[in-house]
Amino acid sequence: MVDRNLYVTCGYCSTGCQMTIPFKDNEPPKFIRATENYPVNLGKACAKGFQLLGHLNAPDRAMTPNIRDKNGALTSVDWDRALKEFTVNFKRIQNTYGKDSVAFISTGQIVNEEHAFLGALAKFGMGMIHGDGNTRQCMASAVVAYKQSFGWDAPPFTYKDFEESDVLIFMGSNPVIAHPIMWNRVEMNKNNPQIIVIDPRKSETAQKATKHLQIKPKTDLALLYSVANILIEKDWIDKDFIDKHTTGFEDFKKHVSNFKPEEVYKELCIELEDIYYLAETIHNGQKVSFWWMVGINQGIQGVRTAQAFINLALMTRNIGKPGTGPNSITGQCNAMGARIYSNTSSLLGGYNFTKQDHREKVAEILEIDVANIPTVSSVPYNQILDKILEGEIKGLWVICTNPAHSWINSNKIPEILDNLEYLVVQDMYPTTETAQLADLILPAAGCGEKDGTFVNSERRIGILQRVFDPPGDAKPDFEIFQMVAEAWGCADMFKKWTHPEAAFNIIKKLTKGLPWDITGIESYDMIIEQGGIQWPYDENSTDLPKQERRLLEDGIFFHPDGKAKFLFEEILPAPEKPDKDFPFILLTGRGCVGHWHTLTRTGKVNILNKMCPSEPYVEINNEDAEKLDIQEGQTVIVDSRRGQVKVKAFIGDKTKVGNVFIPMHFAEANQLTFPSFDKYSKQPAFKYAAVNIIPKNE
Ligand SMILES: Nc1nc2c(c(=O)[nH]1)N[C@H]1C(S)=C(S)[C@@H](COP(=O)(O)OP(=O)(O)OC[C@H]3O[C@@H](n4cnc5c(=O)[nH]c(N)nc54)[C@H](O)[C@@H]3O)O[C@H]1N2
Ligand SMILES: Nc1nc2c(c(=O)[nH]1)N[C@H]1C(S)=C(S)[C@@H](COP(=O)(O)OP(=O)(O)OC[C@H]3O[C@@H](n4cnc5c(=O)[nH]c(N)nc54)[C@H](O)[C@@H]3O)O[C@H]1N2
Ligand code: SF4
Ligand SMILES: [Mo]
Repeated sequence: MVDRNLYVTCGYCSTGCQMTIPFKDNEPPKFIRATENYPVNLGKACAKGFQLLGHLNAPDRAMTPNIRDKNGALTSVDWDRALKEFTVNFKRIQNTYGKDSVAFISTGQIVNEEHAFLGALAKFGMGMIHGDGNTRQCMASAVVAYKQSFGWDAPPFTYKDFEESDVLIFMGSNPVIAHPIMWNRVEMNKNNPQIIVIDPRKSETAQKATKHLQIKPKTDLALLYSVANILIEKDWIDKDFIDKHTTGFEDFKKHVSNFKPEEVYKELCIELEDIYYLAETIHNGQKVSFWWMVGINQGIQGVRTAQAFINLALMTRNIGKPGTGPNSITGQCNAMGARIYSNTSSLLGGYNFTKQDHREKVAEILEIDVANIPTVSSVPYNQILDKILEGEIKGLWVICTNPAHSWINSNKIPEILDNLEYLVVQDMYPTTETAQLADLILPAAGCGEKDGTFVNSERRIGILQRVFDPPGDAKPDFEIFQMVAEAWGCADMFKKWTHPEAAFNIIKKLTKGLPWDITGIESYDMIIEQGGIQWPYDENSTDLPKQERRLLEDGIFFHPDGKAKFLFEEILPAPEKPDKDFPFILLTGRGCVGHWHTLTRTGKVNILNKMCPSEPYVEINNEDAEKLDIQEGQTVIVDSRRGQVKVKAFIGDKTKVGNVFIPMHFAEANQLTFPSFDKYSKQPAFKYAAVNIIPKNE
């Protein structure tokens, strides 16, 4: 007999599957299940979900704080000492160089309550100005695209849309690997849908598509503009909707008239008919949904490419109805929560640092002095690193991310971080590439060892309950922030933040009256009972929340005029083109269901490791391999202007001739990536660099 169940929303991808952990006689659970009636995963999970707790007792868990001595060795210390080191060093830096000389870099993988606590503590309590997160690497282009087009960062869909469409278009998205349980919903679609995948690689998702458009990398914009041109010329657009609900269409029409399919297709390296096929399929579809992911977000024109997708949905009125939408899938388990609560670019809750009335509102809800709220927003991640190089930022607090592996052109990271006077890393493991560079390591609890909430890709707030106590002296980030506040001398500001649910009840008030209002959520219990709750759900709602809800059903957008904008621009050349020395285009991304990011967690779970290649590899096309006389499994050197790496060759037809792919799970990928960024979102363009392949004779 099970005495009680605990529920944990999966701490890996943004699908947000819920796992049930049954307890009997208070014995630790022997297995965990995917929650049967949870509307996200309907009793299913991928391998990572079933192994959610598998890495918690890995031998290299950080069990105590650690400080680095002058010789570079780590010494285990107690929390009192660690907190003293933390405050003495950061305060000294702030007193010497100014408050904004200490910054933080956070994540999309801690709970909302921790996001809000960290952001409020760092900026309102400790006086920092600059703080950003790894979500810059992941979601920033989608956020900016929605904000500019709709007036609010509002992914409109619900997972039911995967089942209801009759045409699904995936662009730069590989859900078979990256969001397996979302893909499961596609497989549940009973409409025999057309599934079109736009991807330069024959990805696992492309292999399952009804049509794969294997375009040249970063030619999406030209493809989408020429499709828009066809739709307009053939009058396959909804003029009534365009007139009533959008602005900028006439200019857009003029712009795309320059993208003649007959001229564009050669540049894309697909057939002319393929462009017409895409336009016709959109036209013939009754419910067309447009899904995009980091294959788009991570480009120098990520924002405009996302908007080109949004424009297609707008002009054909595939929006606000079941099975439709321009839908940005998110990445990490709580990237969506970070968008509301991280207090980085926008002020806590989604406000604007530069507006007095916004600052007053936040101050009132948090019961703090408005003078504590900075009047400017942070510079983005890349500029935080620039400021470290330039000597303006001297102290950095890194929470739940591993930039020494994951940041673009990572060979530079040790040099950059070396410029700091003090680096604190708060992680579950002292062994990460970034923790190895830290002066102080704070031992954090992980998913399964803490309480709180995440927001998944379809805007659903899901619950995390504490199944185990963290090992040794490790603490949930929430408790670490409480201790830091105490040590810093600003605990008064957070006296009502006694535990995560108390914090939730405070921070939900920040959303009142905004498009993501969640003031109707009464308690954690309500979230559990309702199977998670999608935003918005405000306090005036009289009914219980429906399990599947979408936005924009009334066609009213969030700009003051209620209309969506058509946004577009000229296509920019790639900042680093392949040439005779570096003739290949390097793509990077997810390689395997069982691998998560920098492998600090999944890399410690045997069963997940067994599912995936254990050594770094590069995918090379058969023809290229033949030309270079490279055999399967042979070690090759991948060379770039940033550095070179040795990896194994995986030969096949997944990449096109002239393209190669290295999964980002291996640190080698970012030792080659070219540091360039989207102009608007400052998201790194991880998916385009020029490299050479040199066979190595052993
Ligand atoms: N197993 C696993 N799942 C994960 C993660 C993980 O590490 N492991 N990470 C999570 C996170 S944080 C994220 S952000 C998501 C990412 O999820 P996805 O975006 O689906 O994953 P990626 O493999 O990075 O990129 C998707 C595809 O973009 C393609 N691509 C590259 N360049 C271009 C281009 O110019 N145009 C087009 N159209 N496509 C291009 C790549 O070939 C790749 O197949 O996955 C989440 N899920
Ligand atoms: N070349 C290339 N690079 C990429 C990408 C790409 O496609 N190509 N994708 C980018 C994207 S989309 C992303 S999201 C990033 C991801 O990059 P990172 O954020 O650097 O990757 P993770 O391995 O998830 O790092 C999370 C860290 O937090 C720790 N951790 C886990 N749970 C907790 C917790 O609850 N509390 C604390 N304090 N620590 C915890 C883990 O041990 C780990 O060290 O990589 C980016 N880098
Ligand atoms: S699909 Fe994502 S959320 Fe679901 S179990 Fe797998 S990793 Fe976890
Ligand atoms: Mo991501």
